[in-house]
Amino acid sequence: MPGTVFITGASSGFGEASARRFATEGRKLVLSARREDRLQSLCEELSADAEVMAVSLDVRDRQAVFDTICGLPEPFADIDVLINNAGLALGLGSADVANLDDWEAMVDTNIKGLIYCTRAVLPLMVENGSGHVVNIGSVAANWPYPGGNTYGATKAFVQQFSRNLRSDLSGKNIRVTNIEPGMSETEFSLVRFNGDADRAKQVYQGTRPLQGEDIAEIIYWVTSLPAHININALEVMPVCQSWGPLAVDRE
Ligand code: NDP
Ligand code: 8X3
Repeated sequence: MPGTVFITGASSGFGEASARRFATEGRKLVLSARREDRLQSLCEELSADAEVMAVSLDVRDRQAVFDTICGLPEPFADIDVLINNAGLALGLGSADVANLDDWEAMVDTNIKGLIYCTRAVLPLMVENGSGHVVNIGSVAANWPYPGGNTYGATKAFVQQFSRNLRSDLSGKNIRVTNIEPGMSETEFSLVRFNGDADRAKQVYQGTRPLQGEDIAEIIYWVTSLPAHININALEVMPVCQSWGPLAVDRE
């Protein structure tokens, strides 16, 4: 009987879509995020197909992460898939004018939140002799772009942390995957542009971006492969996205 799938950032975007995808497989789910109202309604909807529980959790709160993960009630305590998805980009300003509070929020969420959740879950997985940590990185870890500064760097952390986890967990039968999506239509841009819906919409205008469901399908796929297969990293873009030339500043 497979254990629980614990999803951070399940109140929208990739996390919400992943909750739906795993629910169709009848997997036990713990859905976490800060917006409890959204989690509750998702929970009610999915409970027809799966055992689901919602927990209000800010991954930046180290103590709350440990209290939540280590204090899950019996039917949900046995986490075998952790989807470290909670994250955000704030702003697109150049490094010389960017808001330091935004930078700290990205570091606290995308880096510290992710390592707290991982550290809280790993002892259980090691004890069980199985488990899968799926981290949500980004193409921004691999390809610099103007205004990507701290956001891209947090995702570069996720990339190397994922590889280092593979090293540390060698021989322990625990899988680690870093999924690196490109442009995807979620609430990501709304958050990045501080609730400016018009600006967020422009990001996707005239394109065919990835959708939450696309990434959820990939997350489900990596976790459902035969147990001896580990997808280390998977970078995925919509067809409409690729690379531009290197910038040259001319006089
Ligand atoms: P959304 O904004 O739709 O979802 C982000 C989720 O993260 C929300 O559920 C939000 O929930 C949660 N979250 C944010 N901060 C915290 C926090 N402090 N504690 C707990 N949960 C938090 O965006 P996406 O679905 O696109 O983003 C999911 C992940 O994918 C992020 O890590 C993002 O960096 C990454 N990504 C996104 C891409 C894109 O183009 N969309 C591309 C590549 C990577 P709540 O606000 O309720 O807490
Ligand atoms: C989100 C993708 O290109 O906006 O991680 O940074 S991008």
